[in-house]
Order: sequence, then structure tokens, then C-alpha cells
Amino acid sequence: MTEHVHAVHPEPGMVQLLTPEGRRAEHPDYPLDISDDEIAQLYRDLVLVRRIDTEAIALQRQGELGLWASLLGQEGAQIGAGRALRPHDMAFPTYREHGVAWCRDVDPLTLLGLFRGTNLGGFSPYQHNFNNYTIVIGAQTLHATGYAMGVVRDGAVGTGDPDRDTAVLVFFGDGASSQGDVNESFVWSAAGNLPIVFFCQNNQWAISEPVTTQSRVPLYQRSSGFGFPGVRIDGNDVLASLAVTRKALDDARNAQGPTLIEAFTYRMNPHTTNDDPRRYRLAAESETWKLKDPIARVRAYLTREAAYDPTFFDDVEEEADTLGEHVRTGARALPNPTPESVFDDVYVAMPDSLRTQRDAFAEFVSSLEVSA
Ligand SMILES: Cc1ncc(C[n+]2csc(CCOP(=O)(O)OP(=O)(O)O)c2C)c(N)n1
Repeated sequence: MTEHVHAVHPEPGMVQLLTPEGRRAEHPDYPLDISDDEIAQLYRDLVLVRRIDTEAIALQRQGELGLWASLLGQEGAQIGAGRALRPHDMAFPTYREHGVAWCRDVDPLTLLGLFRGTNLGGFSPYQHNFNNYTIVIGAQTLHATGYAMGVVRDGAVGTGDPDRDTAVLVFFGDGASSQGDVNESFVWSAAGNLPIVFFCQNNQWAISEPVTTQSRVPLYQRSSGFGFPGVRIDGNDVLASLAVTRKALDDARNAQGPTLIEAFTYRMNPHTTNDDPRRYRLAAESETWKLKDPIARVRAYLTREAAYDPTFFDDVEEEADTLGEHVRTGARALPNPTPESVFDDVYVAMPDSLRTQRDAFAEFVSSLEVSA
């Protein structure tokens, strides 16, 4: 039996650098100089973020989280894009970018706090160069566009200094592409030639709404009407995501303006833990996408083409077990927030007027406490 039986070919025009069977492919516009050890590091990232996701779903089922938005199936898109960022670039996520958060060194427990209701975002966007999660669909594309305008005003574009030139990477979904906010950000980014990369994870579904009813053209073609390039990548291919995002971020930093990347992928799990996809999609669909799993192909490459030893995979599994333990015990131990913490992180330096309000609120709250 040959392995061609399970060959899954990319759509025409889609950039793919690692096939679902784990073979390297070349693309003339996106050469990727990467060592096997670097690919092994990407494998580690992919496995670890999948483990965070699996643990989070279990915690939600046990009543420890109110909700969780799973990234299953989208790890390749997110790790490739996340690892293409330079430290001083700024990224704007939606609520599903746990893989990018991982690349920005955000502790998974901080993300879990948002879904447990113990924090309102949890981390400083400026410490990680990673904005807080945004639930309002598409709003973060305008935030990112405003940030990119600031980058231009600071003169941090096209100077040729790699430590100064800055790009902005913003994530959104296929459903979000129909939002006015996203289209307004396309207009402003094109008009201002802003250093921004729009990274659309087309996971085929906006809750129960299929992408086919959202758009009559492939999403990556939307950008041409706004006057900037669009590229479709195999969103389950971490190498394609890395190479194409890297190039788009380089262009942005070099004052070449925006790019739209459509990562063609699939949401393997329900929209969130509150959703039941059996009500609106066929099981056969996800069975087909399983053949394009973003982790299996990297493992196949490392095993067959790079001759990696089984001990490497065992070590990554062991690391995932340790991380799982950290997530499980850490989530249960997350401290309850104090009422006045809603005032934290609103301003970099709290104005006196807000400080006065916070103190009055704290006094009010303590007046409600019943003495034993
Ligand atoms: C402005 C706004 N409208 C509606 C919602 C409700 N809502 C939450 S997720 C979602 C679908 C988003 O789909 P998509 O952009 O494809 O992203 P995905 O969740 O698939 O990653 C909707 C409509 C919302 N959060 N914000």
C-alpha cells in the first residue's frame, strides 16, 4: 500500500511547505531556510499548546472554567505566525489565539483566569507585546490599525534598523471578515500604507455560519479591492505560516504596507465549550480534516525525513505532562480578584480622579462586609 492513498492536496494557489504526509515542498516566493532542530522546536510548541487546550477543556467540564474556546486544528497557523514575530512587534489576538499567547510568553494560567472569571485580561499587553483577548468580533483590527498608525508617527518603519522597525500582526476569523470594523481597518491601513499584517484564520465556521455564506470570493482576494496583497496558506502547515507571515512582517517593517494572510484551516472542536456542532455540520467534514492534522505532519517529517529518535517525542510528551499538571493545579489555585482590581491596568499611570474613585469604591465595599 502506498501512502498516496491518504494524500490530501492543497487548493490551487495555496502556499504549502509541508504536505499532510510530512514531505517538504518548495514555493518560489516563500523560500524557508530552517534546520531540522528548528522544526523540532516548532513541533514542541505545537504539542504543548495542544496540551494546554486539552487540559482547559477538561477543566471546563469539571466546572473549573466558565467557558473555553478551543484552538484544536489551528495550532499550525498560530505557532507559525507567533514564531514569525520579533520581540518588539505588537500582536492583537481574538479569544482563540492560545498558540500565539504561548509564543509571547504569556503563562497559560493567565489565559485560564479570563475564562475562570478571576481576571479581566490578566497580563500587561506592553510587557508581552501581545494585546489582551478581544471578544467583540473584529474590534481588535481597528485597535491594531490605530497602533500601526502610532508606529508610523514614531518613525519606526522603513529605517533599515532591525531593532527599530516594527510591525503589527492582527488575528481575526472568517466570520469577523464580514464586520464593518475589519473592512474599515483595511481602508485605513491601505490609505496609510501601515505596517500591519492581517492574519485571518479561516476555520470554515463562524459558530454555525459557514464561510461559504459569508463571502462569494475566497477571503484572501478581499484585500485586492482595498489595494494590498492577499495570500492564502495551508493553515495546517506551520512552515507555510512561518514563512509567509515572516515575509509579510518584513514587508510591513520595510514600509511596503499591509498584507492579508488567509490561513485555510478547520476548527476541529465546537466553537466554544457551550456549542454543539452536531446541530449544524456533518461529522464527515471533520474526519476529512483529521487527515491534514498540523502536528501529525511535522512528526511524520521529523521521523521519516529527519530521522528523529523516539526519545525526542517521549521527552516532548513528558514536558507536556508537566505542563498539564501546572495547568490543572494552577487553575484551581487562581486567587479570587479583589473588587478594586477592576481599576488596574486602565491607565499606564492612574490619574488622581480615578484613584479617588477607586478608594471611595474600596471603602464602600468594605462597609458592606458583615462582621462575624
Ligand atoms: C460584535 C460581535 N458580534 C457577535 C458576537 C458573537 N460571536 C461570538 S464568536 C462569533 C463568531 C466568530 O466567528 P469567526 O470570526 O469565524 O471566529 P472563530 O470563532 O471561528 O475563531 C460571534 C458571532 C460577538 N462576540 N461580537
